[in-house]
Amino acid sequence: HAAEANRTDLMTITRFVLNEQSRHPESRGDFTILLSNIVLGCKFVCTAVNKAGLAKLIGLAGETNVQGEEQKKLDVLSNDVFVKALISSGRTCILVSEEDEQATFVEPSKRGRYAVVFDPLDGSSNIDCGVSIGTIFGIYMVKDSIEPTLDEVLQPGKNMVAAGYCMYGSSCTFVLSTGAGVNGFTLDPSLGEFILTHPDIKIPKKGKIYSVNEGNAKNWDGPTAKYVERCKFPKDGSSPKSLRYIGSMVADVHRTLLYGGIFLYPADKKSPNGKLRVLYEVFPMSFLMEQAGGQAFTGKQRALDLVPMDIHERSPIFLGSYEDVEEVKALYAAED
Ligand code: AHM
Ligand code: MG
Repeated sequence: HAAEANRTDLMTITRFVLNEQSRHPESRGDFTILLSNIVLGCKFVCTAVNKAGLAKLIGLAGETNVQGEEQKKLDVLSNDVFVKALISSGRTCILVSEEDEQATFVEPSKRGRYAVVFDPLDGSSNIDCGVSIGTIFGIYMVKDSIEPTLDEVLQPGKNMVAAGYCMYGSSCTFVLSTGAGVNGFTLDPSLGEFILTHPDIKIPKKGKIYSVNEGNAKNWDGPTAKYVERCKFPKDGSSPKSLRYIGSMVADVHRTLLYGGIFLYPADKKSPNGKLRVLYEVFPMSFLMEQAGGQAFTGKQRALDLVPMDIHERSPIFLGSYEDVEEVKALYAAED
């Protein structure tokens, strides 16, 4: 494997974004700097997640470890990591994190042109059993970086300039769209670099997998119940779909993106707006799905058209392969 060991002609994520930037001569490199800080945050969190099982040796979260330092819970630590990485980029002016009730307005001397919405560690209930978790983010360019207001982030998802996620799974995978397709990168731990491994991801037009928490079925509305029934008992003589549900959005969406099919977190009687958050869960994943040739629908409209009124607002979501989401849309249209 001598040849492989010497491979330095790889497309790293930095090289990739610099290449994209050179296609926009007006670009000042701000986005590249912002993104490299996000990537740094992901590498940091990846290392922390990989060591989560060893945490017992050095002290449990909330307790003091042998060095006398307080151990932070991984989701709190991840939030700190991204907030610091984003502010120190000097390219952000508003941050919205799932972990913080209020938006953060960056101090004037460190302000830049971007607003970043993110879930620093999604699926954190899965940490203790070693299941894949991830970071999700979306990026808006603001109109006014001198006196920014919350309106800059209460924007429909279609106004995002970029979105992506990092999955801390059997390998660490970074998936990104800057509005010109979707590309996937895998962390090479020996280099500490994300390498382009999944160029120009396109989701299959139709898939064989559905992904939903079926334990909520008794509270579903008619179209959702009907759709899932059809996945199991197709009317056109085709084979039933397989069910895969991890309960970690990044992992469930990542599989949907690569293998095709549909991921849904619908409304139910108990949660009329579903569970997932518009700004930093629904929008970034919907952006990626559309960029990969799929669709994302809320049960009422195209997900990316939604105008959020609150930074932590929730919405039902159906996303994935174009034809599978089309079927859901038809069932909701037939209802009214
Ligand atoms: P979290 O932000 O509290 O981690 O919750 C979000 C997670 C998603 O990753 C996942 O899709 C969903 O919750 C699973 O919810 P449920 O356990 O209700 O199926
Ligand atoms: Mg979350």
